[in-house]
Amino acid sequence: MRVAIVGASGAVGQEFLRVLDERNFPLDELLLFGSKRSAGTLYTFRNKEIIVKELQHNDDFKDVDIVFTSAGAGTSKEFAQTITKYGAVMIDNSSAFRMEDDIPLVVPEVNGADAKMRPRGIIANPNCTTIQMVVALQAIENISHIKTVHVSTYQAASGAGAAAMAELKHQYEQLINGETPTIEKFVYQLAYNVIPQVDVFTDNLYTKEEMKMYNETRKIMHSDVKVSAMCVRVPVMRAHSESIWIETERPVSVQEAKEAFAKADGVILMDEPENKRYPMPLDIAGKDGVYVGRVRSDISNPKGLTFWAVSDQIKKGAALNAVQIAEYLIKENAL
Ligand code: 11C
Repeated sequence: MRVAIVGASGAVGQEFLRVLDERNFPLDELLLFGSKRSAGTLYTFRNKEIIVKELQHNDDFKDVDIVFTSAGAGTSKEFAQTITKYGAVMIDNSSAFRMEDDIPLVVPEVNGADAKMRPRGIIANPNCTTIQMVVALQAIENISHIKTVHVSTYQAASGAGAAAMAELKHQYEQLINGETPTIEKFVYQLAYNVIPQVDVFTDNLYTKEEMKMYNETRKIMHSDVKVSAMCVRVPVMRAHSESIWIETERPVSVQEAKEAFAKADGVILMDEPENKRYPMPLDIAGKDGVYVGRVRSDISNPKGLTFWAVSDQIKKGAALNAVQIAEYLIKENAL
């Protein structure tokens, strides 16, 4: 098995190296690709040094089986043909192809089988905020159809990349030193602040990030669910949190919901209000699962439930989900 990572130097690219190793992913050779700028960088994987090659339009992907791409939508669009033309499966972390009809959009806990039908050899990895939400929603969908979702997100700096994480840290240092904070990766100063804008605005006054949560959720869950999202950037380093309110077809009790979460694939129930136990991004960073807590009946809606979900944005929200798609294909003999 030959595996490649495109965008190896980015926050998600680096996480791919860790996740592939941590999960003992069955590969014989790992190839790393990046921009002209990162070409030549050396990374160690399983005690072996691998040099990053510049991504180019050539035959570098000829004998490669799986290519994880995380170098932005523009690069994915430009290089999709080069990557897939000899049969490699491209698992793409960008937003480039997610809503195209002939490209499956996959979260293995929800719709793994969709990954088998990929006429263009491309499988899209959803947006991180959507991934963690659908893993939790599927637990409830299994017992009663979800009609509407209202969600407010608390998104970490990591969603904007490694440079954004460095910028947040630097802003705090600058402020402590009485300096004016540098603002390049965020719309405003994020340190000591929250910003109710992730990605750009669309015509209906929702942001693109918020519309991804509407459209991607429906595609992944094969559902007519309506999702109204408010996406907010918070000064947290690397795990996204979400407050979620759902309305189900029939009322679902707290007990039933907790049982459903406890046994759902990919969900870890952490809900002990009596012990002040619930998931928080500081504790969940670096972990694999989607952690759910604060489960309760919605006092404003007899068919409503509300809960809190936290997951590591770089892991389950990006690299881990993509690796799990590859693992699913290997298990199903469907590469
Ligand atoms: C963020 N969710 O937190 C975004 C990052 O469509 O893959 C991922 C954007 C995407 O900023």
